[in-house]
Formats: sequence, C-alpha cells, structure tokens
Amino acid sequence: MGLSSLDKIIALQRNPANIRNVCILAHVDHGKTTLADCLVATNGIISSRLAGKVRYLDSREDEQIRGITMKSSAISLHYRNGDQEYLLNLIDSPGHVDFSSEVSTAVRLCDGAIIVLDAVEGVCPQTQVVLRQAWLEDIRPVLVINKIDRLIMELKLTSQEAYSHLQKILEQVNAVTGSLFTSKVLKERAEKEEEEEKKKKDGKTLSGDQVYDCSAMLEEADDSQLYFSPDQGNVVFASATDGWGFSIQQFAQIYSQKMGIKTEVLLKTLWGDFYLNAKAKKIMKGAQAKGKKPLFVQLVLDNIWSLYDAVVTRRDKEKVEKMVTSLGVKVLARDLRHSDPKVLLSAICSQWLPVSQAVLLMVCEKLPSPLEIAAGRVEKLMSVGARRFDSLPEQTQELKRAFLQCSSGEKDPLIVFVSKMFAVDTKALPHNRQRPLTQEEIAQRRELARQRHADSRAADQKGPTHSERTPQEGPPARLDTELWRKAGPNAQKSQMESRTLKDSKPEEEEEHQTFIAFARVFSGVAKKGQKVFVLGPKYDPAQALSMLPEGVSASDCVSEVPHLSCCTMESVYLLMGRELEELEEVPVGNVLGIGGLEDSVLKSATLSTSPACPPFTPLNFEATPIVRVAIEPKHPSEMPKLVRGMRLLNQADPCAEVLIQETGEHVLVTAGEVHLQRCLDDLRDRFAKIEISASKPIIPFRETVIRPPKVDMVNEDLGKQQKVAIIHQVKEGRSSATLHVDSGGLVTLTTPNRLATVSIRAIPLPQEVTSLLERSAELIRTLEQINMSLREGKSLDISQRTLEAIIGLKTQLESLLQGRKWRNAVERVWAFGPRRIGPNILLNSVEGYQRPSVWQCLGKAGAQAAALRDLDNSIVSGFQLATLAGPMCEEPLMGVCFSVEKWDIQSSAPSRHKDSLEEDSISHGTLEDSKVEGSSEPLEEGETAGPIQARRRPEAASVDCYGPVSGQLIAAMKEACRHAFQTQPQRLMVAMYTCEIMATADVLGRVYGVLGKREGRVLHEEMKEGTDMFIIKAVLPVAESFGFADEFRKKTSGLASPQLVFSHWEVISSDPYWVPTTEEEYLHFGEKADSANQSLKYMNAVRRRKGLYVEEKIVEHAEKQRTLSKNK
Ligand SMILES: Nc1nc2c(ncn2[C@@H]2O[C@H](COP(=O)(O)OP(=O)(O)OP(=O)(O)O)[C@@H](O)[C@H]2O)c(=O)[nH]1
Ligand SMILES: [Mg+2]
Repeated sequence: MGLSSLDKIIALQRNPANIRNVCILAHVDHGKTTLADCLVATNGIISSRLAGKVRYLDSREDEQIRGITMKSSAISLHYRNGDQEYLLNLIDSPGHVDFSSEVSTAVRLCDGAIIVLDAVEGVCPQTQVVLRQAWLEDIRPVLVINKIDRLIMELKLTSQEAYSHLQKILEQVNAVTGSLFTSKVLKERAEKEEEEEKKKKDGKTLSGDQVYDCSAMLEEADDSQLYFSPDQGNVVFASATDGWGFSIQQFAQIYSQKMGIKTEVLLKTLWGDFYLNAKAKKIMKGAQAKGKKPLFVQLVLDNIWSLYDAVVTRRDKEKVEKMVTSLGVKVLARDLRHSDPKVLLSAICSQWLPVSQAVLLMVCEKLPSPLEIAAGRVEKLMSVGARRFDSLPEQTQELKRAFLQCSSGEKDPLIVFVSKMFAVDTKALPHNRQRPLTQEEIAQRRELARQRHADSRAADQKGPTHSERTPQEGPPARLDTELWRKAGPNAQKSQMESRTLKDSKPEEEEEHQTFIAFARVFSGVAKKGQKVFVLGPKYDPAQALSMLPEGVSASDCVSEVPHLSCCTMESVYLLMGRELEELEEVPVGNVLGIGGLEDSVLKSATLSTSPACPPFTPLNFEATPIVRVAIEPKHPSEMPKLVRGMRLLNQADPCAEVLIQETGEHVLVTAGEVHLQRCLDDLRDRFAKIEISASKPIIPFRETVIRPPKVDMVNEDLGKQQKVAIIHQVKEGRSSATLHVDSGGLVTLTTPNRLATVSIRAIPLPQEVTSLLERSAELIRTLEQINMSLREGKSLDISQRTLEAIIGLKTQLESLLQGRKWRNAVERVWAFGPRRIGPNILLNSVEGYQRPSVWQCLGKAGAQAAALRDLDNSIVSGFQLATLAGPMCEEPLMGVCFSVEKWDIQSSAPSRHKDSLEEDSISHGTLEDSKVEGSSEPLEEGETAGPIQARRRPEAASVDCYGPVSGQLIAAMKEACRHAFQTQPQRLMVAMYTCEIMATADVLGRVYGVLGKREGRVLHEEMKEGTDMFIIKAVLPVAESFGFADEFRKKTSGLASPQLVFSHWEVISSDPYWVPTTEEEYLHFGEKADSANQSLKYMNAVRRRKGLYVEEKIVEHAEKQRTLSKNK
C-alpha cells in the first residue's frame, strides 16, 4: 500500500461523519466477492481489468479453488465524491450456509449492509437469513440487483419482460423486509402496552382513550426508509462481471440534460408506471393500461439491451463504433479487436456506467455513519440477557452518551467489540515483512557489498579461508547492525525487538500463526500498547463497581473481580484484505485488527478501559454446529501437536467447537460438510501441521418413547401382540429384589440400603410439546438461572419481557398438555433435562409432596410456601443423568416425561440435612460449568457429591455400608428412569436437514432419484415464475447427507449445490427391537430381522462406535441364509 494513501486513510479515520462501515451480504454465489473486487479496484489495489476475476478478498487457496468465500474479511477504501472524502470499511462475507456465523461476526461491526441479489435466482433462503440478521442488529440495508446480464444472455428476456421480472424481485425482497418490520412493530406495541399497564398499576392516571390498534400502529410507524425502491435511491442494478451498474439517479441526470426535464421529476418517474408522451413531450402515468413502454424500459433498459445486442450477440462493428462515440467513452484498439466480445463490453460499460461509482455513491448517501448509531441499538448491545437497560448502574448508562456521540477525547472510555479472532501467518505481519528499501539504503548496501567483495579478494590473495560466505547468506552481523544504525533509531529498535522475540522463543509450529482480533471501536481511541479490561460474557458491571476502587484502570491489578481480566493491545492494524498495516492508534467508529489478545480472548469479547462497561450481547448465530468427527493423529506420538492445533482452530473459527468426549476422543463439531472440510484443511496445514485422520461423521441421535403403535412392521394390526412386545423389552433378569415392574409400566426401585424407594413411569410427550421445549431452550435456561437465584435468596431484576415470555411458555404448555393424563401437569413440572434445559420433563406426582415447581419465579401464591424435601436434588440429578444418555445407544433422550409417582425415604435415613438448598445450588453450579466445558457429566456429578459426602460420612458410615444416601438415590433414580423408559415402545430419532434445490425440468427426475436413495422426502415443488426452474423443498436425514451435495452435482451436471440446513428431529417409525414372531414375518424379514430395519442399523452403528455390546447374529446356517437372500 502506498504511503500517501495510507496517510489519507489515517486522516479520514478521525472524521466519523465520513466513515461508512459496510458489509456485503447475500445468498451463496450471488456475486458479493465479485462486486467487492470492483470496489477494491477503484483504489488501485487491483487492476480494473482484473476486477471480478481475481476475487481479491478470497485470499485462501481453497476459497479460490472452490469458488466460494469461507470467512469474512475487511478492507478499507478511500472514496471521493465531489469535495467530500469518505472512508469505507468494507467487509465481504460468505454466503454459504455453513459459514453463516461469519456473517454474524461481520454484521455486528457494521452500520450498513449491501444486500446482493442474483437477478435470475431472486430471493433465496440465505437472502432471507441475512436480511433477518441485518434487521436483528439494527443496521440499514441497501440493495444491489446483480447479474442483470444473465437476464439478457441466458434467459433471453426482452427489456419489457426484464422490467416486470425486476419488479417481482423487488416485491419479494420487500415482502421479507415487510414481515420483519411488522413483527417488530407488534413487539414494540406489546412493550408499550406493558409499560402502560405498569404505570396503571403504579397508580398513575392514564388518558382514557389509549386503546392500541395494531393496524393504526403499523400505519403510524415510519416505514419510508424501510423498503427498497429505485426512486428512493437505495437500489442499484448491476452486472459485476461486466463492470456496470447504475441507480436511477445517474440516468435521471443524463436525461435531464438531454431532454430538458427536471432531475427531480425524472427521479420520481423513471421507476414505475410512467411513460413518455412523445407528442406532448410530457411524462404521463398509466403505461401499463395504455400499453406503452414504461420510462425505465424506454430510457434505461433498452439502451443496455441494444449495447449487448450490438457488442455480444451480433458483433456489429459499425454500430459499436457509433455507440462508443455517442456515449463519449474511449476504447483501446486492442479491446476492439479482442476475440472475446465480453472484453469490449466491459471496456465500454465500465466507463459508461461504472458499478463502483453507483454502489459507492449509494453507500455514502444512503447508509448511516457511525455518528448516526441508533439509541435503541446501543441499549440492545449493552443489555445482556434478561436485564433491562435502565436497571444497569448509572455509570454504565452514562456510557450510552459516549456511544452516541462517537467521542474520542482523552477522557472518553475506550470500548471495543471483538467479533472474532483470525489467524495470520506470523511472517505476513507488517513488522516481519520486508519493507522496500529507500534509495539511500540501496546505495549503502551497494557500498557494503563492494567492500565485502574487496575484503574477500584481499583474503583470497592471502590464502584460502574456510569462512567464505555465499551471496545468499547476507552481510555479516557486524555490517548488518551498522546499516541499521544508519537507517535510524526506530528501525534499529524494531530490529532488536524482533530479534529478542525470535531468540526467546524457539521456532515452533505455534509461532507460524498469530491471532488478530477482528474488531470495531465504539468509543474512544484504541492505541498501540494500551492496557484494557477484557469483559467476559458473564461480567456484571454493578458487582465490579462495588468491588473496585473508583478511578481504577486496567494497569492496576484487578484479579479478584469475576469474569474480568486485563490485557495489552500490543498492536493495532488497518485491515486491508490480504494485508495488514500497522498503525499507532485507531479512533472511534473504525473497524480494526488488534494483535496480542490471543491469550485473553477466545472467540469474541468486549474490551474497555472502564469497568462500568457491560459485555455486549452475544452474536446471533444462525447455524447450529451438528456434524461431529473424531480426530486423531496418524502417528500417536503427535498427539500434543494435535491438541494444540485443535485449540488454535477453536479460537480461529467462530462456529467450530472442539471437545474431548467422555471416551477420550477429540471431537470437532462443525456446521456442515464444507465447513468440516475447511476445518480439517486448516488443522492439517496451519494449526497442527501433522497428518491427521478423521472418523466418519458422528451423527447425533435422540432416543424417545412413543405411544403404543397400532400396526407392526408389516403394517398389520397389533392388538394383543403389543403386550408381548413390552414383556420382550423388559428383559428377563432385570426384575430383582430391589426392582419391580408392573404391567402398566410403573417401575419401582429401592436403593441397595433399602432406605429409599422410587416409582417412576415414562410417558411420551406430545410432539408439539417436545418441539416447543426445544425452541424455548434459551428461555428455559433463563428460567433456571432465575430459579437458582431465588433459591439462593438473591433477588433479580427480571425484565417484564422475560416474565411475559415465561408466562407465554407456561400457557402454551398448558394448552398442549390436555386430557386426564396431564391434569395439572404443568404446575407439577419438577425439572427439565438433560442439562436442565432439555426437551424432557420430570413430573412430580408424589402424593403429599408439594414442592415449588419450576414456575416459582412467577410468584403464584401457595407455591412459595412449600419447602423442598431432603434429597430433592438427588432425584433431579438422577433424572438429568438418565436423560443425558438413554438405554438404547447412550444418546440423549427427547420428548419423554418421567412421572415420579412414589418416593419414600424411611425415617431411619441418616440424612436429615438442613442444607438441601445449599446442596442443590452447588450441584447446579457444577452442572452449568460442566456444560460449558463440554466434558463428561457423570464424572462431574460424582465429584459434586464429594464435599457433601465428606460432611455426612461420620454419621452415615456407622449406619450403612453402601455409602451416602444421596448418591444411592441418584443411581436408583437413574436406573428407574431407564427401566421405565424400556417398558414403553422405544424409538430412535434422527436429525433432519431441509434443503431447497433449484433445478431445470430436464434434471428433475435425477434430483428425485438422489433424494429417494437417501431417504429424503420432497415437501413441495413449485415452478419459479418467469423461468423454467423448479424449486424443490425437501427434508433428508443428516445421517444420509454425507456426500449428498457432491453426488447431486455429479448427477445433475453442475447444478448449484443444495444447501443443507438443520431443521428438526424426527422419529423413525420402525422399532429397533422388533423380532419376527410369526411364520410369515420370519419368511419376510429373515431371522435377523435387520434387512429393513433402519433404526436398528443406526442404533447398532452408534453402539459399535461407542464400544457397547451389539447383539448381532453372525452367519449361523450359511446354506439357509443363501436361500433366503435368493428368494428375496
Ligand atoms: N453472469 C454473471 N455472473 C456473475 C456476476 N457476478 C458474479 N458472477 C459469477 O458468479 C459466481 C460467484 O461469484 P462470487 O463473487 O464468488 O459470489 P459470492 O457471492 O462472493 O459467493 P460466496 O462468497 O461463496 O457466497 C462467479 O462465477 C462469478 O463470476 C454477474 O454480474 N454476472
Ligand atoms: Mg464471496
């Protein structure tokens, strides 16, 4: 990067009014990186002839090979519009669904977004996702409809048809925005009502006629800025590969001069149902009704269509020359002669209607600067979880002013948000890069070389020496330092520093990668070498302010405050795509890179110089990591390298998760196949630098029970057989002195010391309840946190919205759990599990035990009065363990309700503890922690009992030899749940992907073929208007999805690959424990009965992987087997 442009950018960074932080968002392959190329070319970073071909921001090799972007990367550009100069911090994001977490990291740092749409494909699933993400972060979007050339060259539409096509696309996008807007207005309305309600309660009077009408609210709300419309100036039509693009403004200016019509009039009429009345020389309304060409077609599209026709289709030289002169552009002779007409086309277009100008102008005029950050967004960023902004400490609330004013004074606190950490080659860092030598240095070097040459000649004459240097070795150290001394004190210092750095650390693998934080300054100035606080996600400013002395700074040691640490920003960088430029400081409102945080920040963080700053709300991630693989090094001795590599990978990727399973396997969890591939490549080539082998993807399953089915495997009525099945499932040998199973499925288990007995029944939850619980996992987590605080006696200021949401969840559950079986069930919910938030319910049906339910925070009278019984927590823990790993193949349970019908503890039990409350909270904390670390639950549970056992032992040991009662009760509860589960018809659940596939009619058959083979199901199919494309929406099991995209591409010769998104869990209808009982069934399925049993296959595969016992029949009578298979 040239020094002059660097200086310019540094100067521009100080003027927030002229900064635009913008990201480019779109569905995969809609042309984001190509468009970014065009913008980058305006700064001379790449040649404009190559713009659109190099894809400069796709700096990874695999990005170039695969042709898709895999990470978001930023570049700072300078743009001059008249006398105004702007700084554009542009972030290109990936469109592939596997990398949607990268989009979240980009959106957080921006104030505006360029949404790119493919003119042929229109609004695609990922377009909706990114629009929603932009909306959730409160950033303003503008639209670029790209690839218009495809309408001309591929679809061969006429200009009139193209106009209606474009209109439809705009309608589609606006429909998405509209629905987002409506939901927001409705939410705001609800909040307003709530506030009024509260005021009413507080006794403040209200004016009588305050009735909120939803439609009136919608009308009142200002949506003028909201929709995309060319006459608003927030839409650009473009073809990024051909280098052209325009907004209506440009054509309005051209024609106002030509036709003498006012620009404002043209701006309003160029898009829409207007036409030019040639006789009256007037613009009139009603083009469609009168069958006239709309202005947009006549004045805009027709020109472009005829240019394509002359240059590309007919290659009419004369006409081209005429056009070139009338447009007033200059074309090189070699472009005119070029065999590829596209070269000539882009040469003309990029001068006539340069896409970069249109887009940059729109961005600068329509997108907000950092100064215009909305107060609502600031409050949202600053209020984590259930907290209300106005419940934050006063000092914290004052920070809002710093945000809004973008203050960068000496006294203003620094606030920086790091949205991800990315790894760069240490060699590529600016201070390690070779800088170009100045003239003076070159002369100096020449002189040194000459001297050295003379020396060696002199030595030669004296006799042969053994210390001769080859030219590559460079000058001897003495001369080297001399040179540096002459080059100036700073250079010498940095040289020394880099030396000591190199000397102190041995050359290790790790050193090849340095982590840089991808961040933005929201207030103050980020200076190189500055010390800052790193605020963890659970950091509480109120608590910290009460603990810390006033005026504390990050350079003081503050180790005692929880979730707060200090670090030094060793360097700050300007992000320039593939390169970094080191800076001294970066003022407010800019996107930047920060070095030296790798030990303090894992993936994202909030940095501040003020302890009053709260941590920002976590990023909204859309993708759920679901594909797991176990990884091991090729050579076992390289395990430490692998572990270190995986740690680095975890830090470098916002979405990947790395964990060590109970079995000791190192597991990598990724969002999808492409993401997995990238992670493995990174691990192999960058982070671990060893040969690794990855297992086949470990597919997650869930275990559940269902209501007794009516038909069996061969679709025959079950009738009485069902009882037989149950008896089969409760295998012999299970009943013992302590276990009793009745015919209704009630399991009664006594602890080994015979002091406690529990009776449990497993009941399948209705499917709607299961999915409701799944969806509400976050809310249940909040509920649990609130309950925990209540139990600890703390009071929490819960926002009204959270309370409403909890009440909403409860009411929904009540309406779904109807019938005699579920009478009063919601009030009796004891816990959710596994991990206290899962989709299984523990129900309290113990007679005479009134314990507070999970809804106690709603403060229903009566519930508060009841106290917990001793060892209440052991029951919950046993339930958590049972739901974490089921009896089928040790996978988590889902959709099962365990009802505790009896729970007796004999009075001689030595555990009359008054501290059950305390016990409860301790164990809870451990559960929470263990979830974060992703390590084994059972182990943690065992440890939990530790301190409590220790206290109990003296009295307990004398009474029984089985150990503490709480431990026994946990084990008994777990076992009882497992047995109760087994008395019901058990089923496996598989994770399902949805995918949307676009296919032309001729490959439709093959699409169905591939889907069918992989157990996919087509949900619906429709034809895309105006094209011959079909859109097929299908679901398929994750277990069958590997290689799907590849097979698909092969079979349909290069169709856009389908994107798989996790959608839901589905029960497999076949019973894994089914065995043939009649002659016909035996003939039909064979003795093993595994030929058609999908769930048995899945179950055995999981059991085998986990090293569990697999009941298999190896070939016993070879003869017979052969006959059977022949008959089939
Ligand atoms: N015909 C045509 N093709 C284009 C245009 N713009 C981009 N493309 C092509 O579309 C393909 C995808 O372009 P990219 O810029 O990589 O798309 P992207 O949106 O960055 O893709 P991801 O980052 O993977 O989501 C490339 O083959 C481009 O050449 C255009 O205006 N017209
Ligand atoms: Mg891209």
